[in-house]
Amino acid sequence: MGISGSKKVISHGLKHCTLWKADRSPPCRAVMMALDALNLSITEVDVNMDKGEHRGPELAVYNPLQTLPIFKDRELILNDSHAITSYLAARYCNSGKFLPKDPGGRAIIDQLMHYDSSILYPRFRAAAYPILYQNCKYVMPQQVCAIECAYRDLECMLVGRTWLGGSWPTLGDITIAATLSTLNVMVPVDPQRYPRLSSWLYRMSEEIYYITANKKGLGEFSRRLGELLEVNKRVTC
Ligand SMILES: N[C@@H](CCC(=O)N[C@@H](CS)C(=O)NCC(=O)O)C(=O)O
Repeated sequence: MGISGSKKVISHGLKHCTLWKADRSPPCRAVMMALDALNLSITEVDVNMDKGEHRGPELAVYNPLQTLPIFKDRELILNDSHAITSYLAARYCNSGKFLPKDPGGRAIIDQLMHYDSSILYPRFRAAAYPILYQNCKYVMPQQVCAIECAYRDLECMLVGRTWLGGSWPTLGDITIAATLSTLNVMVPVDPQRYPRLSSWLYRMSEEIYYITANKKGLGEFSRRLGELLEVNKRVTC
């Protein structure tokens, strides 16, 4: 495990906060993007998942689930990316830009986060883990179908709107962008079938926090997958 390099942009430093993360992981990248979007700087510790460091005794104390990310703010320990990003915005950002303060606006963001947590991320995991950890050489057809179904959901959710959560990008967009950009590596979002979704992903990819906090880890994931995957065995739904 190692402390990551400090951010180039001057930001609001929270020395009492630590994030244990792996850049390859979508939920970790959601937290990293939220940190950059909120202009917050905390101690970031890289954890090598290939070496099983996330299951070691030091981190098991913080997270019985043995997953990343893990976040610590003094005595508070959180181990779910959605809870972490909401906490950071509610605790350290006054503006309500990324997490509205009014109950209705907030519920829309919660809804998007629940969609990610219960549908999108589990579909990523079901498709990626057999390749990453079980020597599977392709994205299994039933997982391709499940992912395409989610693309259809998101395409519908974007009818009449530019962003998923409101009139500008919010934590809901950030969370879904972390997972969706990763799914896009495994099952490309077809712009003919999903024009709104592919335009939304393009718009998200131009946001500064996506460039600073998502791009590198996404590239690492993509390279790792390329090493493991027999590209010509990819299937479509
Ligand atoms: N719902 C959790 C999911 C966390 C999660 O499953 N993280 C993966 C990395 S992408 C992990 O740590 N997996 C380790 C393992 O399953 O051994 C969140 O959003 O933080």
